[in-house]
Amino acid sequence: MTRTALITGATSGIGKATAYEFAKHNINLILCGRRQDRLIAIKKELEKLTKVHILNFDVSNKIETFKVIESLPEDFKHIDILINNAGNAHGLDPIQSGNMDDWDAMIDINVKGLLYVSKAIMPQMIDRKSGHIINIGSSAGKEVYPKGNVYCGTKHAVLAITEGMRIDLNPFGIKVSAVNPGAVETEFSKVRFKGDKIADDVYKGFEALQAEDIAEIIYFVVSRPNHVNIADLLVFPTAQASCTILKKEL
Ligand code: NDP
Ligand code: 8X3
Repeated sequence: MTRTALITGATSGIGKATAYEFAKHNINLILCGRRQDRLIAIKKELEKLTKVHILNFDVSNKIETFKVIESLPEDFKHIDILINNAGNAHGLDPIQSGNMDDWDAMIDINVKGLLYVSKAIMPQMIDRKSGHIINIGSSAGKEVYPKGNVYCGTKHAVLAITEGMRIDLNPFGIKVSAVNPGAVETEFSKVRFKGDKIADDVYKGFEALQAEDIAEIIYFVVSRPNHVNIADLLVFPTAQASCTILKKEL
C-alpha cells in the first residue's frame, strides 16, 4: 500500500531533497514550510510522480500547527511517516553575548516545533498501532562545540526527546528514529549567519555532505522491514571526524 509522509522544512535542504527521494519511491507527500512560493513550485514538479499536498505554516506556532494538520483533506489524513526536519541554527556567539531572539527562535522551532507537530500526528499513529517518526537531530546533538551552546542544546534535546518518544510509543508499534548529520551544504549557514557572506566560507576547503546524501539515508531508514528500526544514526562527511575536527585544505 502507498504510504504518506509529512515532511516539515520541505522548502529547502534536507527536507526538500527527502521530498524528491520519497517521490521517486512513490510515497505520497505532505510538504510543509513557511515559503509558500517554494511549496507551490515543488508540488508542481513532484506531482508528476506522486500525490502531493502542501501546508504553509510556522512549526513554532502551536495553534496554527494544529489547525493546518486538522485541515488535511481526506486523502492525506492518514500519515504513515513523519519527518521532523524543520529547524536551523540562528547565530554563532559565545553564550555571554548570545542574542536572546536567536535563542528563542532555536528553542521554539527546533524543540517546541518538533513537539507540536508530533503531538498533532501521534494520536492517529497510536490508534492504528503503526507509524514511523524520524527526527532530524545533528552531530551537534552528540557533541558541543565552541559558540554552539544553544543550538547544540536544542539538538541534544531532540535526541533526548527521540529516545523518550521511542520508549513511550513502543507499546503501539510505532518506530522512532534519529538521523544526525554532520556538515551538510544547504541554506543552513545562510540562516545561521543571517545572509552574511561568511556563510559562503563554511563549506570551502572540504567536501561537505549534500542534502541528497541525507535524503537517501532517510529513505533507507523508512524502507526497512517492519521488525527493523534504525534507532540512531550519525553521518559525517568523510572529511569531518567530529563537530570540531574538520579536514580543510591547509
Ligand atoms: P535549510 O535552511 O536548508 O532548511 C531548513 C528548513 O526548515 C527550511 O525548509 C525551512 O523552511 C524550515 N523551517 C525553518 N524554520 C521553520 C519554521 N519556523 N516553521 C516551519 N519551517 C521552518 O537547512 P537544512 O536542510 O540543513 O536543515 C534541516 C534540518 O537539518 C534542521 O533541523 C537542521 O538543524 C538539521 N541539520 C542540518 C545540518 C547542516 O549542516 N546543514 C547538520 C545537522 C543537522 P521555511 O523557511 O520555508 O519555513
Ligand atoms: C548542524 C551541524 O556542526 O554545523 O547541525 O552545527 S553544525
